[in-house]
Amino acid sequence: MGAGSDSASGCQDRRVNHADDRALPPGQRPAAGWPVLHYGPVPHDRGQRWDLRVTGATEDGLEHVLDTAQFAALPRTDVQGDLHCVTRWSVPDNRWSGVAARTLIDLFPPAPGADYVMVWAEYGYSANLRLEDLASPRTVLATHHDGEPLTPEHGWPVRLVVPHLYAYKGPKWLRGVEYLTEPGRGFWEQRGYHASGDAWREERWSYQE
Ligand SMILES: Nc1nc2c(c(=O)[nH]1)N[C@H]1C(S)=C(S)[C@@H](COP(=O)(O)O)O[C@H]1N2
Ligand SMILES: [Mo]
Repeated sequence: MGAGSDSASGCQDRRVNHADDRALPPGQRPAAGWPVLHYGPVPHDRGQRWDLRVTGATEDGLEHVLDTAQFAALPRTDVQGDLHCVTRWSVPDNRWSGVAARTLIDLFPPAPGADYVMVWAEYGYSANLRLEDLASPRTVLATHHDGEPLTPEHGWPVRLVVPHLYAYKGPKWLRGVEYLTEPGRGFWEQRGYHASGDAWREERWSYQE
């Protein structure tokens, strides 16, 4: 080992830095292209009639609705993140553009003690999350992927992306965020998948909970 590698502390850093997503979580392999995977039909008829509801245990006790124009007026962000399907394929290195979930939480905060959420999509699809996962700085309500608007198949007009969790935690065709004081179980979580779904901890199945 030469002096060069001894001084290359940057390499050391890179190996433990999950944020750059060069490595995949355990048991994952890269997908060929970007698969389309979901339960049920693709909604094609939304567009201007789309809105986003913030319900449940809100701080002010009220339900809040953002229509398409109000959502489009929110500050935007870019997040680099992988998509990890629990069926073991991953799409590495995507640039998701949209609204930080944190922005929505700050706009319509939860009541004290509402530490859980259910996120809702078209046709009743849902996923349960811890508030801290929704509030993570890399969680984004994405409208664009690598600079292009999402296609209907991939979640247009808005999908949730939580890069450190398996993708079943990120509904395509997002319609609502419901604050909860007790943990719930969403669509796949009721069907044998893990309630937390951290891909780096390989939390795939409910029997691991
Ligand atoms: N509304 C909705 N969103 C969903 C799903 C679904 O069934 N319905 N499946 C999830 C799962 S399991 C995966 S792997 C990803 C796939 O996203 P993609 O089709 O853009 O690759 O969507 C997630 N979001
Ligand atoms: Mo998945």
